[in-house]
Amino acid sequence: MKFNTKVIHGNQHPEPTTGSVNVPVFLTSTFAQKSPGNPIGEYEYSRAANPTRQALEDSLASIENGTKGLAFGSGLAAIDCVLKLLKPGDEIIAVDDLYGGSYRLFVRLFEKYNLKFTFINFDDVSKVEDKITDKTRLIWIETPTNPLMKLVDIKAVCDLVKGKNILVAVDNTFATPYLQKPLDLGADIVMHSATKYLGGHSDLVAGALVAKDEKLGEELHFIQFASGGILGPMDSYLVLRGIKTLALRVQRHSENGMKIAEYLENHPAVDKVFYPGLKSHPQNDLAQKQMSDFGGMVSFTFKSGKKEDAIKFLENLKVFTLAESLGGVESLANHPALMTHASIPAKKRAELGITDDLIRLSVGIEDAEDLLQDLENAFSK
Ligand code: P1T
Repeated sequence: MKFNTKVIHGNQHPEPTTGSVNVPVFLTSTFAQKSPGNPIGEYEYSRAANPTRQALEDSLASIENGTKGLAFGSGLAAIDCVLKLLKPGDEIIAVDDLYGGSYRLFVRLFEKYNLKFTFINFDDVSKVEDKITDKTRLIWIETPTNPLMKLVDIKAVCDLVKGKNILVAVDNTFATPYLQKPLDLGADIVMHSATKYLGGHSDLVAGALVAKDEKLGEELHFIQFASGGILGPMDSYLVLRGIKTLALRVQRHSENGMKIAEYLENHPAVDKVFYPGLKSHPQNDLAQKQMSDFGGMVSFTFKSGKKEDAIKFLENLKVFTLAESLGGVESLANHPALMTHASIPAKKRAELGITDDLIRLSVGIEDAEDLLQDLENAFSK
């Protein structure tokens, strides 16, 4: 199956007892048994597996070209599961520009358990090579990164660690499998905040993992089962429903994203625009190679460099909603330094370029003209 078919049919079957075309929402915690340890069907207890979550997990495996999908109560619960593959003393090399909550989970929780994180810019793979030690067990990639839209050459990183006992995990939240397929490029695990493009309607919080090989999939499933960070059946149904229109939505997000990036690049009040589809993006060549289009996330700064200008601009938007999160059908605007990335220390934010005049837009699927008009109004204010 090709991608547009997989989002609808990938690993999906009519429900066996009724023929229902859509998987029902199995609102049950437990399943009856004939005799102890001998359930009537294939399910026992919904933390281990639930048919609605199973249908979503099968879909996730299909769209990311993996063997096993797992659905969690949030994106961070999915990352938490990956980190529990490791043991004290193990080392992780992670991209330095990443979602503030991922950074907080790494530094404020898992460093306590003696995991060691090294954060670097992955613009050149030799920088990654320099940091690998005999204790390195995991490479954590986000591409494009949140919020500065830096790219990582997934294949080059995977080639670098081939044959070594090091896993490569890719947070594919911004790109989605419609634009980029990390497992095909050699990664071992794909992670999503399914809250975003997979769900697609800003009506739930969810996370996902997909493993390339079965053994790793089983290890992750054991951690999910033992730790319990699962997604409930209603939200599983909603993510599955969202995935059916993923291809259509991301196509429109990408069209609108490019129009808005080009508009911003030509606006006299704008300094830098961060969008991988622009020729001015320093990794535009890699974007062309690694992604099939460039998505709906666009960040920019002001020529004035003033925080007050960014705040005033955000307060004057009307079609874009000022809110955390991204990837829904509606356009959102965010001030990373004060909102999504406030958990990264100010000094580190400054070093990375997450300045106080940086704005991140999640461009939705509305009419581009209305979005452009909204931005123009806010600039003129
Ligand atoms: O919010 P949650 O579903 O737990 O996902 C965390 C997460 C992980 N990875 C990336 C790239 C993310 O963007 C997120 C969540 N991000 C936001 C809420 C945000 O506005 O950036």
